[in-house]
Order: sequence, then structure tokens, then C-alpha cells
Amino acid sequence: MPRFIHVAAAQMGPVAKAETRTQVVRRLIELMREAKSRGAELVVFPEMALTTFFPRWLIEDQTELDAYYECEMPSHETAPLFEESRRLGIGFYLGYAELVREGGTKRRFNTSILVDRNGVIVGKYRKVHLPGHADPQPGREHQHLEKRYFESGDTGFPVWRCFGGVLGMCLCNDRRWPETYRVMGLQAVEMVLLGYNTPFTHTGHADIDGLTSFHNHLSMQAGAYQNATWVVGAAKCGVEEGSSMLGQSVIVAPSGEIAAMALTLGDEVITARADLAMGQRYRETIFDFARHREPGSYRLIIDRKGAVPPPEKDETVFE
Ligand code: CDV
Repeated sequence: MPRFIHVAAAQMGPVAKAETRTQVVRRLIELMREAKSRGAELVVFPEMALTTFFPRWLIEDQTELDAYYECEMPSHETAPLFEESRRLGIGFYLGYAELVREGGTKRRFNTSILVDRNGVIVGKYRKVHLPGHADPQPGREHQHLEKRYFESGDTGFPVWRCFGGVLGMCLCNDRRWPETYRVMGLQAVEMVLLGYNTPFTHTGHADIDGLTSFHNHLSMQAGAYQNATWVVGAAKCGVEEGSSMLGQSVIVAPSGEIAAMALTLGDEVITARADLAMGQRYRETIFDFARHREPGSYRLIIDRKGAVPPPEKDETVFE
């Protein structure tokens, strides 16, 4: 039996450093209204949607840095988005920088939330795979200091039963890691929601960076197919404070096929009528994990953080 959900990805063009939360929330509300007018019940916004992508700069002033983080959600400034969600009866995924005060210490996470059609937060995820560096890299026009400004998330990759299915979340760089999807796939996830900010110069190697668009879709399409799940990826893109960032937001089916894709580098809504039951055929055949997975064969390697070095000697003998 099909179980349809009409889902939208709300891609955003650049958010300027000078843009206030109130201005950004107004943009998000416009996108939410468009998604709703096109029939969507759930809209996915980008990673760190409320501010410019500040990890591109070394920020040493604590007050200046703290201003990029949310200490509460909803806050006074973001409350109108939750009110509009409730008024329209549409859920949303939102990425933002989160600051938590625990005793005398500050903890910082790159976070996303899942909000139901009543404007109520039903899930929170904290980004696990943080790219970039803790210290500025010489010779780079734009830094990528996520390892300085965030700690790796402490939520793992949970899934939530909501919107008539099983939904999971991740953020940006997580989409490149097979473990992200597999951990959720093993919990029978049916739709993975994610936002991203991907600068075109992220590795600093022209041959790899030239494939940024390809790798973006490759990761999401492979993750979807290999785990029989929908993947909805929403970009913040265009030229943001001089940094050129990838668009091509997509909605990917469990077949790995792209069901919808953004065509601009600005604010744009894409939608798809997604059958959450579509992955079942894959889960019962080629990706029937219970029948075909062999965890015993993976166990020796899978818990390691780094790669296992190959044998030192070439042991292949050709006669
Ligand atoms: N925000 C990100 O996580 N960006 C990374 C870049 C730096 C590689 C990404 O995976 O798109």
C-alpha cells in the first residue's frame, strides 16, 4: 500500500553577514508558504539556515562568535516560523548553530530539528561528521573551521516515527559517509532529511573540487539506493560573502533516481510526491538486510577510526 507524503526542499540563496535573524526568518516563511501552496506537508531548509556560513572566518571575539548561535529554539526571532508552521499545518526541518550552557561551560553543536505540522519540535540531531580544521589553513581564501566552532554531535543517528513514516536527519558532510545512512537504514528509515553548505573550493585540489556537483549527488543517490530510503537535500548556495557554494538541491527516491532538482542558485522550492513505502520492495529483495548482510565479516574492521594498513609484502604469487 503506498503511503504518500508531499515533501519540499527549500533551497536558499546566500545569507549575507549583515542579514538579521528577522530578515532570514521572513525569507524562510516565504519559502514555507510556497511549499504549502504547492501541496507540501513537510519542508526541508538548509544547514545553518539562519546565518551566513561563519566557519569560513577565524572569529576570535567571543561575543561576535556567540552571536551566530541559537541559545533557545524557538527564540523570540524564530518563533514566527513555528507559528506559520502551525497556521499552515506544515512541518519543517531546520539547521542552525546551537549553543548550550552546561554549568560554567559552553558547548557548541551544528544542529537540526524536525518540527511537526503543529509547530512542535519532535526531533533534534547534532552533526557527527565535522569537516575542515580547528586551525586556520595558510594560503586559503576561505577557511572551513567547523572543527573549531563545533564538537561532534552526541545524538548518534536516531530515527523518528512521524509524518506517517520513519524519518531521520543528518547535516551536510554527513551525507558523504555511508555509515550515516546505514545506521539509519538499519532502523528502517524511509526518508532522510539534510541541509548543506558546500563551498566549491572545499578540498583545495582543483581536480577533486571540479567534481563537487557530481560528488554531491553521488553521495545522496548511493545513500538512498543502498538503504532503500528517500533523501531530501536542501542547499544554501550561490556566492555568499565571496564564497561560491553549490546548489542542485535534490529529492532522491529509494531507487537512487532524482525525483526533483533545483535549477537556480537562489531561493527555490522543489517538491515531490514521495511514496514512503517505495523502499519496501528494495528492503525485501536486494537490500533485505536480515538475509544478506554479513556483520560478522565486517566486525574486525568496522569499529576502527582510521583505515587498517594493507599487508606490507605483496603476497600475490603469479605463476
Ligand atoms: N558544511 C559542510 O559540511 N560542508 C562540507 C564541505 C566542507 C566538504 C560538505 O561535505 O559539503
